[in-house]
Amino acid sequence: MRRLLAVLALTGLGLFALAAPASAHNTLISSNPTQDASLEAGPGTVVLTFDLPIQEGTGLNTVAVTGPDGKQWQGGPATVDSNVVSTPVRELGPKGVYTVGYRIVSADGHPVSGKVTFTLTKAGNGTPAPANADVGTVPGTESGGPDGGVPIWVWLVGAAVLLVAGLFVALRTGGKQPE
Ligand SMILES: [Cu+2]
Repeated sequence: MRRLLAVLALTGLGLFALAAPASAHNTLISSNPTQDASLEAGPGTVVLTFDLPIQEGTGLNTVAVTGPDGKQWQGGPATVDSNVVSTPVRELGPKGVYTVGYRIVSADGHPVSGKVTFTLTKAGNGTPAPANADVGTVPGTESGGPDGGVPIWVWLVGAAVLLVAGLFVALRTGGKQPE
C-alpha cells in the first residue's frame, strides 16, 4: 500500500511538472482604456498590462485599433516594456465601438491573442491610418483556441509514460521481482 501511494505521489508530481508550463501563458491583467470604457476623446495610447514579461522582437507583438468604420486607428507599431505593451493611437474619428486587438508572445513562447473594446461617445476629427501604413499586421483574424499551446494528447501520453515508469520503479524496488 505504501508503495502504491509512492507511485501515485510520483505520478502526481510528474503531472504537476508537465502541467506547470501550460499554465504559464501571459494573461492580460489590465488595460487602458479598460474593457467597455466610454470615452469622450481618444486615449492617445493603448496600454495593455500582462502578468508576465512579453517576448521582445520585431513583428512579434502587434496591437491594432479597429474603428466602427472598420478602419485602423493605431498610430504606429507596438512597443514592449517587460510585461507592458503599448501602441500610439491616432486622434479618433467616428463615434462608436473601437476594438483593440492584440497578439503577443508569452514569456513561455506561446502566442496569446485577445481584444479589448471601448466606446467613443463623441466623434473626433481624426483620420484613420493609411491602408499601407506600417502599423504591424492586424491581429484577431486567426481563430485558434484561447490556448494555442500543446494539444491535450501530449499531456495524456506524458501521464501514461510517468505511470508506467512509476510502476516499474515500484516493482524494481519492491524486492518481489520475478526470476
Ligand atoms: Cu504557454
